[in-house]
Amino acid sequence: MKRVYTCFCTDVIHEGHLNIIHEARKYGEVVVGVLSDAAMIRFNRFPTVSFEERVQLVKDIPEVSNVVIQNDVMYDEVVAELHPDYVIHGDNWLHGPMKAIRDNVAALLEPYGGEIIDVPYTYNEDVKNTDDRIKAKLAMPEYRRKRLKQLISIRPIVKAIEVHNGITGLIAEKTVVEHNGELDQFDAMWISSLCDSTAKGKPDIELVDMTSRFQTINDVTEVTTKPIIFDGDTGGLTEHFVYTVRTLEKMGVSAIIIEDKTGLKKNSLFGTEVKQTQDSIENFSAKIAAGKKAQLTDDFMIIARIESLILEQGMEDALTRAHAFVKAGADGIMIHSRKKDPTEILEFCDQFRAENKTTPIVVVPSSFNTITEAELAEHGVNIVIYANQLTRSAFPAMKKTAEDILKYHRAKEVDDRLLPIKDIITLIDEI
Ligand code: SPV
Ligand code: MG
Repeated sequence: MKRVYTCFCTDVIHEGHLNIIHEARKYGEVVVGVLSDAAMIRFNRFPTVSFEERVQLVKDIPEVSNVVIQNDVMYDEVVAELHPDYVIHGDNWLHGPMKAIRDNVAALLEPYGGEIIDVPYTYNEDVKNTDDRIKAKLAMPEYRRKRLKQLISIRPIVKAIEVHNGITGLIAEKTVVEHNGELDQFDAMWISSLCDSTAKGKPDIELVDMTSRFQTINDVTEVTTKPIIFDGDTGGLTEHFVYTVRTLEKMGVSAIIIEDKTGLKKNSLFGTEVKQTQDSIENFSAKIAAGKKAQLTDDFMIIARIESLILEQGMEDALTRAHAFVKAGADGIMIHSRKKDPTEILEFCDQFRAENKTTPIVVVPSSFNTITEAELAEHGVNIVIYANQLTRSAFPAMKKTAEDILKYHRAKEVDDRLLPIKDIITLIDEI
């Protein structure tokens, strides 16, 4: 009896999966791998049912002989163990980032004469509805809100990218890349005060009010499923902050980051070039404690951002504040720096971790951008935020297009760099 292997990365068994199993059975005994949570999250959506339930779904299919765990998106481990005569998959892996998986399988089967079977991918009304329903469920506040904590416990480092409207939300949601044989995507979204303000042509000084910031969140949540980290600036008055916490929780936001500054807030990347005042440990701790008291769910996180390095107050001050803010109830610490060299950030992380092994650390490597995610993770960082790169890349592109249309008195010269009309209309999902 020949052995046929396929891997499932799904929460629901639909016609498409049954068709694959049915085809597979024609070639021999069918072994199905169920992709682990960690591997699934890496390139697909977050599971809506547990790993054990996903295994059970597959076990319940009568034509399946055996179910195994597949711990990696790539097939090296399972092929070495099972030596399948055939690997069968929907032909959707012939194109796009998933082609890297097919290439991996082809290279593994080739030495011993194993074969790939590509079956036509089933995409009918039923499959589309199933897909829509899972996405809609993932987007619900009660599911989305807790996902940041879940990701922190599963991912070596959680990667968030800045979004400030529906379209940037879609980029964060849908971008999956293959590079050096690995697939990757962003885990979460950052609603930056800088970029939210910039998109409205306003300075980043807490001028754009909370009602408007909430509308941005609403625009993003309408079209995405990934968890949201909200840049709450200073958090405002403690009396106002408690309301903000409740509203964000209700909207399904996972975390707010507030910075220990007071008075007229300016963007941290100005550093000491402008007047900025750091809040006292006592006041800021009271704000955190009030927010924690107002919070209704266990899912939501209040993360304290420390500006001591930005304001050149020294490492000791940063560490003292970090421990004090954790004591006040902070669920995470963001440490910021505007130095190009990441040394002070790493020193902070090492010293903080020497005393505190668990509280998540967040960093925003806009200035110290040579450091890799793996290096940050080695120093105990849990969340990395790419805080403004989408806005900064879009702006020069739009400016150049505007200049060139003015220069040539027509749009033909800019056409080569534009997203084709067909792509822009298919970018937006229809229900
Ligand atoms: C933001 O993105 O608005 C931030 C990060 O607060 S920074 O601009 O680096 O201060
Ligand atoms: Mg900000």
